[in-house]
Amino acid sequence: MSKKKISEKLLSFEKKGIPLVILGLPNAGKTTFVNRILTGKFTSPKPTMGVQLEQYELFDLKVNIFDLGGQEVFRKTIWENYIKLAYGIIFIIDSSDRESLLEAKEEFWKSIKLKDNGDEFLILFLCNKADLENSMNLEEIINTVEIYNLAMIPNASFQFFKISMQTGENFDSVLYWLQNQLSKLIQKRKVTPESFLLADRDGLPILSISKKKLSDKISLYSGFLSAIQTFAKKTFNEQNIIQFIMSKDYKFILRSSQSHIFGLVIKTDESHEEARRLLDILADLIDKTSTSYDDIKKYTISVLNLDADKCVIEHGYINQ
Ligand SMILES: Nc1nc2c(ncn2[C@@H]2O[C@H](COP(=O)(O)OP(=O)(O)OP(=O)(O)O)[C@@H](O)[C@H]2O)c(=O)[nH]1
Ligand SMILES: [Mg+2]
Repeated sequence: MSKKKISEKLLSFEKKGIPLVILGLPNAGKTTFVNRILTGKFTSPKPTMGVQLEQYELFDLKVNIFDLGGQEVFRKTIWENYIKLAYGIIFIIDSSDRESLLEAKEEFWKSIKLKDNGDEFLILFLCNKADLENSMNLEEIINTVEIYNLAMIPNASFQFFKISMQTGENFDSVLYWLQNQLSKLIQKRKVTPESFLLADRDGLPILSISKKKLSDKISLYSGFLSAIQTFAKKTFNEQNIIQFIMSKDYKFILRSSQSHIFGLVIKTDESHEEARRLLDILADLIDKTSTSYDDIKKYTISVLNLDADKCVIEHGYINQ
């Protein structure tokens, strides 16, 4: 592959931003919010059918915004997957819709429970349509939804705002909060992998890149390898399966793709969601092109942010 092509490919992974999900009942103003971020204008969109992905640069951060349809059929089917993938939830309610407030409350807490898996995450609760005369005041909404209970979730950073997409009330404060919190979150979620291993679909190692020579760390190496082989058997030919395994000192993240098995070892206190995101990016890059060892090495070192001079690269069957 030419140098130019490689750099083009590398650019594509940089486009993958931090995933945020926008939730709320139908007509809350979710798509209007996203449109305002993208265009600065107030709009009147049609109901969202399923999911709409928008990429946006919030100051210097790349963000992937998943705008989900609020109808019950989508809440029951697609919400869960996106909630689990997201680093933060933006929950929007229509402050003028008193009748639906309890339903919104129920959906909100259901979503928080799905998200709360130990990793740090963000919650932004937006009481929209403050411009409407019959809109409820912030205190009433906060008390009914019992937002203060979020304080009991130690790994969540949260905030709430009264906003109007029509007048733009508090819109800048919301973006400022998001940008600030996302920068902090990315620092907290940073992973410095101990080891990366690429295997074929049978679980046989093709390449490993590690902080220390993997074959010198016998117990880590054999544990990692047997986890990959068991995973290869279990997933057979199924793609995009993810498995997380905890050991005493490490977390193993395994991912299958069309032609490879990817494995990453991180420390127990590091974010497995960030590790998963990195493996998703790598799988995308490596699977879509016929790649040489050299390309794979470049992609991996770059995506995992490894120090090329300090890591040990071993090819093929690694001798114990
Ligand atoms: N008055 C007023 N209307 C708003 C505001 N925000 C959104 N709307 C209107 O509310 C309606 C619904 O907005 P959407 O953004 O489509 O709602 P949604 O939450 O994306 O709805 P679904 O996609 O069906 O889940 C549109 O007509 C918007 O123009 C606001 O702050 N004030
Ligand atoms: Mg919508």
